[in-house]
Amino acid sequence: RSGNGDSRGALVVLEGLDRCGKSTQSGRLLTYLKGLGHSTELWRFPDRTTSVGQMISSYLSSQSQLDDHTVHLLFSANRWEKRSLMERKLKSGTTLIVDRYSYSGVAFSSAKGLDIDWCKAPEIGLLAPDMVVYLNIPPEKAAERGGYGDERYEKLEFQRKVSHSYQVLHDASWKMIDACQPIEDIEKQLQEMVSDCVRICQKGKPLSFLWS
Ligand code: FDM
Ligand code: MG
Repeated sequence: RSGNGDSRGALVVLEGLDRCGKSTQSGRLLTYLKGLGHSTELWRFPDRTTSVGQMISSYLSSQSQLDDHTVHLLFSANRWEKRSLMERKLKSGTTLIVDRYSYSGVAFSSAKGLDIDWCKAPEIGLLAPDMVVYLNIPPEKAAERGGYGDERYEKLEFQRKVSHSYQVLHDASWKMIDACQPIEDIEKQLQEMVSDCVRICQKGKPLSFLWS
């Protein structure tokens, strides 16, 4: 069901606050799609394995300080450095589940007070997701979940601002899931949404570009 040249993979993005369950759900979704015989990979941004990703990682763990604009552009560069591989994978029939993408870039940086259009500009021309799923959780509920780690953005006050930014940023095409539901219920809803999306992409839906 993959790699046969004329059916492409789907680009599925999961977004949400820290501790909303994105990583758990993307892992389960990977298992599900692979089980159906679809060639599927799980990606995440930031991709901390590249040299740009290491700069981001050291910033997030407060081992380095960077100007807000600078780190915004590093997050964007981290997506650009994976863009051609992403396109190749999709065109060869592999579905990509992506844990955070350009929307995190804009939501987190604009939560710091950066202009939203300035934040969106460096993302222009990246591949547009075929589906964005937002795992919706009140910031207070997320903070209760086994607590945050000690990374730079994992503070209730800041997550409230990020939540507001996501509300400004999202559009009618986003699939919203109530992330306070039991894990298995979320998993089921996600499976249905993504199955439809994968089918439509297989049938030849063209790739598109941000911001569309
Ligand atoms: N983050 C993530 C950004 O600020 N901009 C971005 O472009 C991306 C992809 O980095 F707080 C933030 C979101 C989060 C932090 O992400 C690290 P993970 O998913 O917790 O590794
Ligand atoms: Mg985190």
